[in-house]
Amino acid sequence: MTGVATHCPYCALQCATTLHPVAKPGAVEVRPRQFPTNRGGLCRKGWTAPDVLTVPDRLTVPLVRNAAGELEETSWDAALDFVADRIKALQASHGRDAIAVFGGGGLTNEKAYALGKFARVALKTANVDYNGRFCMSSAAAATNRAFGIDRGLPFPLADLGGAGAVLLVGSNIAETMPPAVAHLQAAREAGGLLVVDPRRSATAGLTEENAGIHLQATPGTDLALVLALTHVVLQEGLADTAFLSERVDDPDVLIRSTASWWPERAERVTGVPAATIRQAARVLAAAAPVHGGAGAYILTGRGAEQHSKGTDTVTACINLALALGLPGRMGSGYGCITGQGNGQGGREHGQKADQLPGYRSIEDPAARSYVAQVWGVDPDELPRSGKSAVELIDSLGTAAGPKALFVHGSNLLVSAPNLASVRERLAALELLVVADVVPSETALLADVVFPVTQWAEEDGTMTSLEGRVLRRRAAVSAPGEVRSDLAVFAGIAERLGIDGFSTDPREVFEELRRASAGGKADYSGISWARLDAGEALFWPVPHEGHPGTPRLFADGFPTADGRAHVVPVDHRPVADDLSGDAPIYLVTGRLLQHYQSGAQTRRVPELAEAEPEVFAEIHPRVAAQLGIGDGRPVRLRTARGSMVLPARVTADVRPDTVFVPFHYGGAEAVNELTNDALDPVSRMPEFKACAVEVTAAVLGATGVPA
Ligand SMILES: Nc1nc2c(c(=O)[nH]1)N[C@H]1C(S)=C(S)[C@@H](COP(=O)(O)OP(=O)(O)OC[C@H]3O[C@@H](n4cnc5c(=O)[nH]c(N)nc54)[C@H](O)[C@@H]3O)O[C@H]1N2
Ligand SMILES: Nc1nc2c(c(=O)[nH]1)N[C@H]1C(S)=C(S)[C@@H](COP(=O)(O)OP(=O)(O)OC[C@H]3O[C@@H](n4cnc5c(=O)[nH]c(N)nc54)[C@H](O)[C@@H]3O)O[C@H]1N2
Ligand code: SF4
Ligand SMILES: [Mo]
Repeated sequence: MTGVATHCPYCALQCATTLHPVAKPGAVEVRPRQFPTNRGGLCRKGWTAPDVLTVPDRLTVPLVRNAAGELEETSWDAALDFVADRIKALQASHGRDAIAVFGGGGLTNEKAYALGKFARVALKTANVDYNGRFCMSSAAAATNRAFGIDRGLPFPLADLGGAGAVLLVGSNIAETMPPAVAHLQAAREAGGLLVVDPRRSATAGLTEENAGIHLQATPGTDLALVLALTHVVLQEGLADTAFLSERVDDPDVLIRSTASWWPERAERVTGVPAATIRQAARVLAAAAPVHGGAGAYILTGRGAEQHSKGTDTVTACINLALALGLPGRMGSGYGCITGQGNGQGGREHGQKADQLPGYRSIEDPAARSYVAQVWGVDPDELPRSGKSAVELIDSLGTAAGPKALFVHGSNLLVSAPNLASVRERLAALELLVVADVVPSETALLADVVFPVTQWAEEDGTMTSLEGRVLRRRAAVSAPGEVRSDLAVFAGIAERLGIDGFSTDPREVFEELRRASAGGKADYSGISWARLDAGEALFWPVPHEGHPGTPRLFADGFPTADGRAHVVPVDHRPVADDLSGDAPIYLVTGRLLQHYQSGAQTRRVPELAEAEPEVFAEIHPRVAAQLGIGDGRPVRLRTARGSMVLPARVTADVRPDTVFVPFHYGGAEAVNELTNDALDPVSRMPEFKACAVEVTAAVLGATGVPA
């Protein structure tokens, strides 16, 4: 029994699996498969992913809200007719931009490409963006301006295997990509694992063996910390001066922008002792190639990026990497750990407000005319840049804003910041259309729900955190009336009198190849046949005979002058900073057992039992001051909302910090409290830090857990 070779549905590590059909219709059994990223491992979510295929409340039939306000079963034709008629009417009275589309980084490349084309060609709207804006957009903005390109890891993950030091800034991979921890082994053994996190996360805990270093910084202060690390490298003569003069545009900017960040000053901002900052800088530098070390990596996760200064924080990390001469060197580098299953591919082919396929800019005249020709439309007909995710949500149902929204692959009502505002905006819409596999919190609010295929039921491609394109393969047929998202795009387009939308993913991929040809993320040399033959293809792959590009930057950076660009950055406080009323930082993030909004994993019995409800990690000193014990209810209140939830008393968090996972819906959703202040460059909202008031609560008070 060979099984069907595919990859896990969840995160960007894209662990390789084989699926084996079992007696129950639509169900499969999963087994891990040898692959460089997961080396035969799977996390608990991967092992239990098949449960989502057959959850009891799986969406299997299209639903339309009836006169009584209830979602009622209907046919695909009736649902598509209804939606198309509403779109025509809304566009006739309010113009083309009256319709908005919101995509997701979990969609296959084929679905993501078709979604972007659907928005621009069928709906002709500028209003399209996606949940990747909430994810790696700050790292994308920073790498684009420094290196001229954004590929999360510009090298294969397995390259980390030989490194002497790895600095993880705001990443908890021991919980968010457990099999990837294997790649840290050499650095751990060398005492070179350095983790910046306000919590002693599972990953930070790994530093306690072999003298790694946990830099337990105050939330929102990574920028100051990294400026100080760079200061030490430059002041102590640890920089790679040859690299700086040959491959960097302006080393003086690097020196000037970090000159005033001596470690004692950074200690006052970050709470990390100056001696620890010096020691961390020396450990990292010792592993750099210029000092004959085994190699050093700097990797960022959402803890560094999901801030109103996320782009600048990543820029500071890149500047540190440049000072040490890491980017473009074999066995060293800077990378962003992309999160969603197709978070990488999802940002390359046109779901983003300002992008066309192949990672092209929608404002670039040459890109417009090239893609317009592939799509068979007039370049002047293509919309311009639209609004970013939070700005798009903020505009829904307003006088000048969109009146209808399509959501494909996101559960906004749990995962977007400042949910009171999101709820208000969604309620102001005249039409909400949600395509999903389960009745997510957002789907339950929709006027029309389309039941769509998920991973094990579909063919397509995904692009992993390494920029490697992988085949997703169908192992079972989908239940009931379930169809691909591609059928929604084609069905609506057809009713609007637009052709050119295929429902065959292989045909869509062939078109994506043509549309991406000549772009930064060039897929034109990738075919399903090459992938099926087992070739490891990392983009760009500009023609069929090209072997792919596992390592970018070996011969230079794709900037105008071929050099990496130093952008000067400085520290600034979080947007909603501590005050007398709200003296503690609320930080949010992930648990091993749940994925994102939890729409999928809260439906898996094993995972739901392991982490059934939301909680707040609180330091014992704070708990004592409030007079509350472990498991007792606390109230968290921010400028945007309040919730009651059980305390998990633990010395793993800083005393000035409370941590809440964001995987839960309804009254358990921490995004009721989070801040939607945006990074000025990436438009990333500040999920990771805001001021919160913490008080003891009464059992059974509003909200959840009694
Ligand atoms: N189990 C699980 N795995 C996942 C996912 C999931 O939902 N669940 N989602 C996937 C996706 S889409 C993503 S984006 C990745 C995210 O992967 P990670 O980036 O590893 O995940 P997070 O838990 O969001 O954040 C990481 C850490 O940032 C810390 N942090 C909070 N504030 C700050 C700060 O100001 N500075 C620093 N340095 N650290 C801070 C948190 O304490 C947390 O431990 O995970 C992917 N894998
Ligand atoms: N407070 C706080 N909030 C956060 C974060 C945080 O760290 N803290 N992290 C942010 C990050 S990094 C991310 S990536 C977002 C993610 O948050 P969301 O955008 O909500 O992502 P998911 O929960 O993965 O939602 C995906 C939805 O699509 C459905 N789905 C799965 N496959 C398909 C498909 O092929 N087609 C369609 N149409 N639907 C499908 C799933 O069932 C699910 O309902 O959350 C962000 N929100
Ligand atoms: S680490 Fe990511 S890809 Fe691998 S099994 Fe877990 S969720 Fe799936
Ligand atoms: Mo993400």
